[in-house]
Amino acid sequence: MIRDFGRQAAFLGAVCLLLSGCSGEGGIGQTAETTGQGRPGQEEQTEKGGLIKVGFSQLGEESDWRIACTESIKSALTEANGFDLLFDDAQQKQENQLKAIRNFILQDADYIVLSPLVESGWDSALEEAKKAKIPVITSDRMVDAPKDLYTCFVGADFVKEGERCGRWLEDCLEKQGRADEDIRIVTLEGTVGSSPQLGRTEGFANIMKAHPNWHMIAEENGDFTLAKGKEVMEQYLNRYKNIDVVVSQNDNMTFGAIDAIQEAGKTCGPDGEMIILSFDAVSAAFDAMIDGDLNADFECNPLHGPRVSETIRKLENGEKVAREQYVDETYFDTTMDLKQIKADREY
Ligand code: GYE
Repeated sequence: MIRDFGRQAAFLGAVCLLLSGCSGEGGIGQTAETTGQGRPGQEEQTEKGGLIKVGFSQLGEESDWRIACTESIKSALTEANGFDLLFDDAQQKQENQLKAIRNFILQDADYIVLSPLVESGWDSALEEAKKAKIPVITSDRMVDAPKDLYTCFVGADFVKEGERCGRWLEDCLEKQGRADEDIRIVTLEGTVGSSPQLGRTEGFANIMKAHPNWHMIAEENGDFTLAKGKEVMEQYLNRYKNIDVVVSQNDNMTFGAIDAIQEAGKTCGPDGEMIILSFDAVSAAFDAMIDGDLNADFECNPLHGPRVSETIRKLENGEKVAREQYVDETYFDTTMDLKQIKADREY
């Protein structure tokens, strides 16, 4: 129970504001529930006039998706909404994230929100947070750590995204009358060991199993950035004569790959030589589909701010939250009214 009425009232008001301003986009699929680790001193005044102090360790700013995600968290966890947000950008380095977690503990954060670069290597920092009785919410990507070291996960089901991509390709090849042809596929992988890289790879591989004529000829790391995506695609184009399909695990690598393909005098997209498939569905990817350079995009929703603040509200009230909260997602392709869909989207 919270005894600090002022703080609770301010927080509840803020959550009402948040909820009324929330479009309701992306329903959440839920799993088993947890009430977190609880935290002492909940009744004590925090330094900033009863605000809830949240340390958010963001992994970097490598992509349009990431920038939209940071913006969503920052605009949900504002002072007006009852939060004192400590923000740290780790610039793609796990060691910076580990330092940030320890700093949040030193600064007596009430909650830690972690968007982890990769899944492994978090146990000792999470144990320290547990000892300090600070609940940890992992957001966007997952950690591979014992369940008692974090409270819950809020993010996407990356295996489903990968399967959705594989099924789309099945359907496309069927429609093109190429279902039985040998199909040569290259993948531009995201940061190796990160949840979206692992999940999207696994999901696509699940669909590939049913197609012995699909051949994965290369899977290399483009680190989710435009520059690396372009570099890896250039190497693929030099190395392989015939590429039928490019699976690019995020939009920014896709933009780099499209540049590389066009600079090599080749074409991609629905009327091009190569089918190109992407993940995220950020605004600029709609332009690439509208321009005819990209075949389809498998959505990943970055607007975690309202979901994270709602989760904290529930934990503050001692309510149960689902251990794993997955956002509903879809896909887009060039058969759709993309201009209209893009106009209605927030990122
Ligand atoms: O797909 C990519 C970003 O973790 C889901 O990270 C996120 C991924 C997203 O850099 O664009």
